[in-house]
Amino acid sequence: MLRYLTAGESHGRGLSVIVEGLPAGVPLTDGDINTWLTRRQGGYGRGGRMAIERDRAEILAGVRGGLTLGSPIALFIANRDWENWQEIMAPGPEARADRVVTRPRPGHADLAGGLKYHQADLRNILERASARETAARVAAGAVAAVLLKELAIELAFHVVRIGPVEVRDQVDWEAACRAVESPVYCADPEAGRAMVAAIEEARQQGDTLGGVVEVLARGVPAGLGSHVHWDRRLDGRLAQALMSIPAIKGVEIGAGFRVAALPGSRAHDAIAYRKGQGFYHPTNRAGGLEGGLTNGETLVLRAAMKPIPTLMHPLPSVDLVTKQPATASIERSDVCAVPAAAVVAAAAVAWVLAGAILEQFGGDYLPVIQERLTAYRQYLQEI
Ligand code: EPS
Repeated sequence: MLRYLTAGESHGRGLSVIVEGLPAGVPLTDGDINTWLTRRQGGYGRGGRMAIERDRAEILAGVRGGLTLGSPIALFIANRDWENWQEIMAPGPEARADRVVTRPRPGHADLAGGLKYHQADLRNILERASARETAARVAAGAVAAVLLKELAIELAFHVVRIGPVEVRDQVDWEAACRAVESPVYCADPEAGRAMVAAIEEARQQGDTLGGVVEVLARGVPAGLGSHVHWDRRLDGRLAQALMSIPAIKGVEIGAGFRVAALPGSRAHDAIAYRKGQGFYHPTNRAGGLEGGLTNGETLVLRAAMKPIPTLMHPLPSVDLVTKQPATASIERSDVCAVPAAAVVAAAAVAWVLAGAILEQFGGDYLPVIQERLTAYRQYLQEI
């Protein structure tokens, strides 16, 4: 079983990740992970924190001589901002009660978290609720993506909407791969420029913007996941992983919500067969998933992100101590983190796919898994 745990507060010493269940023999360097971390930090619309951080994963365990050992992989991403917070965030009783937060931000975990955990200082909630934690998730996803690449499964991600600006046409694989060159990871240069302008306008107004990201995965063989039980359905597992990303309020697979408006005759993908290739679908409204299983087509997954709830012109709230109306607290934040969310979403998809692959073709040594998957792919082609 592939699993990971993360620990770390936004302004604590750093983020820790333990990945367990990866086979031995996977070529892994910190560079593989750092490419992903740098992309997560990028994207137009990020705030002051990203100018401080240079996210780098240190491999503490589980890798020797550039190859995984099959033992747990321990990673650490230092918070450079810790230097400015160590007196406040110290684990010992000497921690200074400074920068106390008592005015919960609507849309954040502040209020519900404070009530649940009996915290009068909402910093004790926001430190872990912060999307800073996604750096750790991306590190775990990057490890999964390395395994997938060894199994000829590739990922691409791009931004399809920021605020009012939308990319209407379905973006093809090559364009999605090039999207990282755009300041907002958008595959359409014109829409990308309009997105930058929309973020700038929001910044000037002290506002924030959400959007929609898309992740594509190709090379995924038909038959990953299963129709036999609810918790084995891969569409459900992917949706959970995407929905658990902070600020995500909706997940779509393929034509998603749009398919609800179509008659059945135009909603599904016909089945075709070509000798030497096997079964395939000339269209892909299903987004590569039918009945909880992959169907051999490219996976197409979307996630909708709400605008970041920390507003420079804050919304009405109530002070936790006085119970009097007050405006929500202001924390330094981003104007738009949708491009970063695209990277996090790709990492989440990589993680779920790697887990499903290992369940089905698993072994303790990469070449054994490669052999099993090659044999299965051959069966799909020759049937
Ligand atoms: C983030 C770091 C945080 C925020 C952001 C994500 O840094 P700071 O709070 O020090 O500015 O910029 O957090 C949120 C969006 C949030 O909702 O808390 C990061 O590394 O991605």
